[in-house]
Amino acid sequence: MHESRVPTVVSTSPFADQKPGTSGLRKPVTVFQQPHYLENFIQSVFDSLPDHEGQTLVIGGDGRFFNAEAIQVILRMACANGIRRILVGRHGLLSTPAVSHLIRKHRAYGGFVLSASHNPGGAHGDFGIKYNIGNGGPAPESLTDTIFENSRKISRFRIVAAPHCDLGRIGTCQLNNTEVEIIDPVADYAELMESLFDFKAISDLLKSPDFRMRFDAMNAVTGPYAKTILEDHLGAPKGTVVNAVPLQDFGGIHPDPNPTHAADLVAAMQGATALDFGAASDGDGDRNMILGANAYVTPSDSLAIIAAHAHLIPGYAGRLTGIARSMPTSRAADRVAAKQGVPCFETPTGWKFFGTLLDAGMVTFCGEESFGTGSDHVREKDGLWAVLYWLNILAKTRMPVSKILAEHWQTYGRDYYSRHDYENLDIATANALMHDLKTQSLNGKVFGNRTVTMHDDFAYSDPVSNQATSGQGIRVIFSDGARMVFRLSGTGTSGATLRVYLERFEPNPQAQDIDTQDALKELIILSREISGIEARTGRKTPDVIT
Ligand code: G16
Repeated sequence: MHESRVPTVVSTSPFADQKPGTSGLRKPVTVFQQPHYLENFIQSVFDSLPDHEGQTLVIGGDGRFFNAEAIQVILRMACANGIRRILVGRHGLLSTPAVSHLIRKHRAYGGFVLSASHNPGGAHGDFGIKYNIGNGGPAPESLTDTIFENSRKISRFRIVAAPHCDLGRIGTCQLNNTEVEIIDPVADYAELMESLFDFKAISDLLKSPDFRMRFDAMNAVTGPYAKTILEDHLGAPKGTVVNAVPLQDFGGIHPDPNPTHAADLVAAMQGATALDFGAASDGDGDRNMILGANAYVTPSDSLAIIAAHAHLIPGYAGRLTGIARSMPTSRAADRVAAKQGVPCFETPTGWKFFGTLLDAGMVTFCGEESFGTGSDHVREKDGLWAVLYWLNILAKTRMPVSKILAEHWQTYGRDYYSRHDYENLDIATANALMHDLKTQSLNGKVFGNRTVTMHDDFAYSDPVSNQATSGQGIRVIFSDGARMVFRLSGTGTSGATLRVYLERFEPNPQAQDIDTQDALKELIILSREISGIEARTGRKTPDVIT
């Protein structure tokens, strides 16, 4: 037990760049290491939270460089700001969905997730902080706006001087009146998963000699979760989970579960010796990628297939109330919702926009094209949850992933879908491109055999809170339902990233087996023409295609 210390009030001056983006504040580590940078942001959060004194918080992160150091600062600041109890994952580790679950389970006031998600880590990588509210989900825009306002006028922060808590030892550490509990990061989450899925059926599948799978934790936080659940609890062969130890720099890789950054896994899923099932997760464990033997499941299709199979999954059978997807996500889920007679909501990009719908019981499943799927079990997207859900589908149907996909498309039609990213663009050039895309007149224009039927900048009014949000992406929709969407990313930390989302619907089962880039060829060419990407940026091809 540490001796009591008196809170100190430290004078500071504002930083101009502490506006949270799509998912919290993300910056290079070197920015966070500036004196007072972290403290200013954390104090701005406390200054934005009414009645936080005497409350409980949850704190954890993805283990990246600066994680443990930042946690020690936040603990001392939480203590100085009157927080009574803090739950911290051992070694400072907690996946984003695990934080969400712990907040809900312990009825905590909120929590801090320390992560820059899929962005690279290490001393020269990125760091990030997200604040989650009492429902377990990301702070809504009204709160992040207040945090930003406070960060612009901050003049002091509160902190206690105290020795470090030992984050490596399960137990408690007392900071003045604040009790810090170091907990097993995996146990509660594993129990939640067991309550949702048919572990017996999944275990039988995983132990079957005909089934071979790999889960790539990408040297990030999901490693300990996947090892415990897949190997220890469900009996998958040792070695099923690879890159399972969270490293401060993720071993130098980009912990983003997509075909570009999880190329080794993708290779193992191809050819005659392909594994039956492959999956990967990102830095903080909220994203997922699902693969079968010679089959890639787009995140948009994954959401639709998850919803269509709810009747097979113990935690979801008979209780599908609705589905929500972010606007740039394909409309595959809408088709499932229509068939099941439930609503499908289209929200702006960012998991924070799903929170009100989930809280109101209006949706059961949510998903985004950016490798995010989840349900009302927590208020974040959940990578390992999606993997277990797919394993449960496979265990019940005993069909290969490719057949599940093919049957789904035969029933609902196929939404060919791809996202093209142009990274690290000059910010002024990217803004000008978006401005011109928005203001040019496209309605009624004919391109080949397609006519533009809608051209707008997506705006949203939350059906529960009525909060309005605008400027969420330029949509160009054609007479045949094909669509292209242009957005600037809100999660990058260097330059601007232009995302171009392309899709078209193919109802004919005979034409559902074309390579995606070929199927979208005309739209791809058109998207480059309309936006003038090459002329403006000199880029002929995207940096990442998903
Ligand atoms: C975050 C958000 C997601 C969003 C994604 C991409 O994911 O939580 O809702 O879809 O970023 O956002 P953008 O297109 O603005 O870069 P994560 O996994 O990075 O927290």
